[in-house]
Amino acid sequence: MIIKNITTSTLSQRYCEMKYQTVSLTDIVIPQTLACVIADCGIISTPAHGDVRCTGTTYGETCHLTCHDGYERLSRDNFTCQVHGDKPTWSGEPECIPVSCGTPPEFPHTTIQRASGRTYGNTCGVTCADGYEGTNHQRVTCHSTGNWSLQAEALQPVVGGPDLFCQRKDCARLPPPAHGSLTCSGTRYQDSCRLTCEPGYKVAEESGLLLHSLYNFRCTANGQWNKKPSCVPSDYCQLGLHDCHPEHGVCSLTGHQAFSCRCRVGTVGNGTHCERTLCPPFPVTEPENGFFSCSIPTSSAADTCQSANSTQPEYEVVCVLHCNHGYDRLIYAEYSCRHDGNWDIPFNPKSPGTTACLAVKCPDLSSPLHGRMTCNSGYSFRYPEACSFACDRGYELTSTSSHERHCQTDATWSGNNTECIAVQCPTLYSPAHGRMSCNHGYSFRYPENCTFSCNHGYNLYAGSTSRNCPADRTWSGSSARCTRCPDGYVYYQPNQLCYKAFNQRGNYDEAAATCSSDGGTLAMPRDAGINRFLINLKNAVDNNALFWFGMTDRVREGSWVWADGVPLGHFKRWDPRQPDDAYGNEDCVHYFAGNSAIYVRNSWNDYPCSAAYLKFICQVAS
Ligand SMILES: [Ca+2]
Ligand SMILES: [Ca+2]
Repeated sequence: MIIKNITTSTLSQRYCEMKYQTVSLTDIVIPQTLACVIADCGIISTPAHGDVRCTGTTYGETCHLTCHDGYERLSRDNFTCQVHGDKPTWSGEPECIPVSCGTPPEFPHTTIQRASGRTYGNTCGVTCADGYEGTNHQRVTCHSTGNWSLQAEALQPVVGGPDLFCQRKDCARLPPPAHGSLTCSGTRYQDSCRLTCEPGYKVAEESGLLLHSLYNFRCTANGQWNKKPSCVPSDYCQLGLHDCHPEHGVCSLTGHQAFSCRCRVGTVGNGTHCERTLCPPFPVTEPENGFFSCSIPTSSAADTCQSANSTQPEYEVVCVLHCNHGYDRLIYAEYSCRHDGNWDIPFNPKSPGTTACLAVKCPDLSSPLHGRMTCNSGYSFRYPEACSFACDRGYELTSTSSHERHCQTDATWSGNNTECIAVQCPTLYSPAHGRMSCNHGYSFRYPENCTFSCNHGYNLYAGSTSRNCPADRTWSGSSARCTRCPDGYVYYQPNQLCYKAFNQRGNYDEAAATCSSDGGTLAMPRDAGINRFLINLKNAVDNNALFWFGMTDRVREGSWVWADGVPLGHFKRWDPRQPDDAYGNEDCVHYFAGNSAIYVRNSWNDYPCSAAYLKFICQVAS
């Protein structure tokens, strides 16, 4: 304690200035004496969950309050030591209270179990609402920051927390019951299913009690389906759970799970056993090219009424007119055994002027080009007409053509199209050193004509220049050959021989030897044409010389023969005074020269064979 300004006067007035307080010095120093000392508020109270820091405890000193985590000051946080009257007091009392988290958050489908309070440290239990079940957190805690948290330790705001905190209970998927089908919106709480039963079945409870045919049931809050309906038979007729005659019996419902049987029209019996009403044997005779087929339309069994007595016709048997293969049905008619046991006969196929079955028509045929067609049924081309084919002279059927074709039951022709093709002669070829030209594309088919020619410098020797392929496939003419005369020889077309006038001299035998060495003989002018040709030939060589040619009468005087031994014929060109066999020594023949006044120019003369100054003419084959 600090004692200041102790004076008598002040003491007497028992008054102290502000910030001081009166104390009795008697108690301290001087008995019966008052003194003024500085005011002191004492130590300020420390609140729970808080700390106070002070500058001092006397007048004017201050204290500051700090609350712990999770707590906050109630009113103020600064306090001052002050004097009221002459009592020194703190300006307030420090106090810390827990922070408030406010209303706990709401989770979907949950129920909050209220805690003792909404302030720091309080917790709330969280349970799922009816029909829901939780999978995770079970409580929320008010955290020191003033927020509710799912976990006390981890500061995680709950706003936007896990959506599936609670989810709907699962009733599990139901297998569809027998004879029914389920349509479900889902398997969880509040989901529902609809059971639909097959025709003939109805929805029933497990006890068998019938429910509405379209029954809805649902997943309840306790996680169980409220019903488990099943499908039970209701229509014994529809389900076949009856003993009516399988074919002719008619089942009728008379109540739930009750039925009766009767026989349908056209049959007789008690419903469990029924038989068809019978008709007399089928009375209609079959038409030409046709027959009747009888059966019960709904039955797979069929029998033919061609032998109508074999089976007793009965109600519902229907006989239908059919035509044989190859015939078209022009009239359709059904003949049925009526339920009263009589036949229904709409039409008599045997009535006059009626054609029930008409032969099918094949496509029209015609004669092939260069050929003829002959048909055996008047060219109607209807089944079973047959047509045969032949080709004109010079033509033949191709290898794929048919000689004969039949109109078949399916209105098509047997065999193949008929074509005539010209006959073919053997193949011809161009001659060596020559050419061939044919006017029908070198097919060598009738009536092809081929012509032949030789290359330049070659002559056609033997053979034909033109050949025809006739209807009998044998070429006219003969093969052509192209040949060439030896050097110096000239070709003479009419007899196809080569001739040469030699500009050298020799007797007849020497001349003949020269010709022989060329492969020929002395020339033989057997006709006027050859004779004229040889005269021109020799005169071109030497117009003034005599030329031997091949003719003698050596063997018998006066009997002239050509060099090849053939006797002289009618053709001869002797000089008018020849032959004279002058001096009995003229057995060979030559041409006079081309210019003379004393003999006929270029005429023939007999002459001594030994004369060696004559020139000569040879001939060789080309
Ligand atoms: Ca003679
Ligand atoms: Ca003579």
